Amino acid sequence: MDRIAQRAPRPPGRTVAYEPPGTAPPLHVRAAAVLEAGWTGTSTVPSRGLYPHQWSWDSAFIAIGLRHLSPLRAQTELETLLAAQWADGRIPHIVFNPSVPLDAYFPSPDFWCSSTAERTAGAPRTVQTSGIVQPPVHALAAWLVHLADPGLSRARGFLTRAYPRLAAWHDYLLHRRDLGGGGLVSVVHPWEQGMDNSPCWDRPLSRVTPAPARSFRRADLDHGSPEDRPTDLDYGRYVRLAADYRDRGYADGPGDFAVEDPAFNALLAASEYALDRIAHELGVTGAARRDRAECLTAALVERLWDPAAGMFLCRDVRAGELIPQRGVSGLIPLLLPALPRGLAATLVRTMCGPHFGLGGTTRLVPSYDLLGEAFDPHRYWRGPAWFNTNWLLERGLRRHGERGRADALRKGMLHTAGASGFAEYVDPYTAQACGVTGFGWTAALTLDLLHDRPARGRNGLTAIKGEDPA
Ligand code: 9WN
Repeated sequence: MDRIAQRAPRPPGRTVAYEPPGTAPPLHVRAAAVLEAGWTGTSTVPSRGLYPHQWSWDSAFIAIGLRHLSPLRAQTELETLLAAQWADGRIPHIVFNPSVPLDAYFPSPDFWCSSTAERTAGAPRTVQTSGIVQPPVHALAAWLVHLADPGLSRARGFLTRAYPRLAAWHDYLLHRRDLGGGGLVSVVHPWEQGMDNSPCWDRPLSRVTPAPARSFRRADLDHGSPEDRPTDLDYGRYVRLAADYRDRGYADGPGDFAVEDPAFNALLAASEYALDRIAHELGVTGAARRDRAECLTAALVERLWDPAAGMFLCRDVRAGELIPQRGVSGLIPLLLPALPRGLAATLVRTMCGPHFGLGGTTRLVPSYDLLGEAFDPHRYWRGPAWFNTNWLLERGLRRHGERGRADALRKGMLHTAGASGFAEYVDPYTAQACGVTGFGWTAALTLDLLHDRPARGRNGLTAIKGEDPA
């Protein structure tokens, strides 16, 4: 399942068949097998080899797919993550599995030393975690999981228990991470934003002195091809930033890296809409979550919209300027219902224009500008197409009435997911698999696309009512 993609050159425009046509089980059966293989009993690993623990935003995406197989497992997936929440409200980006050897993944629990932050930031005692965060997709996931089986959810008190934790998580981000003072959340490490090696980080990262290569051992290169993974220089910078944050006791405030990112903030806004739905379901009044979602949308437009680029850009908070790089992150606010109509139309044009090529040179939206100097079709977040970002864009297209484009993107994703063996990411031109195969969120989001879009696959399952939290 977790094998390294074949690197032999292939003719452009051709995909790699995962199993011989005609003999392979149906797509949903293969996707379910990936999730089954990654299930630990309480959560799902993104990949048994490369990522053998629980990751925060992976779990949210995985729960969104898992709900179609087992609403109980999907609830458990999120509950396991929420149980690792810190007292200050942060949800850590990794929850470590104590039965996995320390050298299986770097940075391991002994690097993060989360328990030493128990007094300062309220890290949990019972479980070891990292100290940074990942994008807040969780409330959106919790709402979608609830809808898959409201009876079970109510009987188990799923939302009743999740709501205060999700609200504290959002409050942490809005109150402790508004480092730019303009109503948007800043990430303090590229791993927090989740698109870790994007060229958008090159400029702010250049201010960070890398940790010496000999001071750590990269476990990722045991599983991934070096051409698909970040360079040692970038890794040294990631390590330095994380170590500095740890050495400050995970206190939020001035550090070398602080960036306002469009996708992170758009996902927070989308999750605020979901939290509003959850509050209504539970009869909680006065939560004003919808207002927060709308304020976040307005702040995104005010601080990150770049009319010349026709999309949102990242803001380097330390330098006080927008970062002139087009990453897929800058298209993700298309998810938001309160986005001014003209901006939504511009985003769609940018997505389908020469920089991202959707429907022309590409079938899936690449992670970075096809015309950018740093573009690399294989290297981790510097060009390849990922399934989670495309899933978000598919929803965004539907939300803004672009049904034809959304259907075509959905079809492209389903084809590519199956043909690539549920790859972690793919070359945006050839759909060649990169990173690992049998990747958790690729399989989970495939299941989701098979289930609730109008043009459904052969399994004939019906759409879930009230899917759209906005
Ligand atoms: C660091 C687990 C994670 C994803 C990230 C992706 C990658 C980790 C790594 O894998 O990051 O968090 O070791 O490279 O960039 O988005 O959550 O799948």
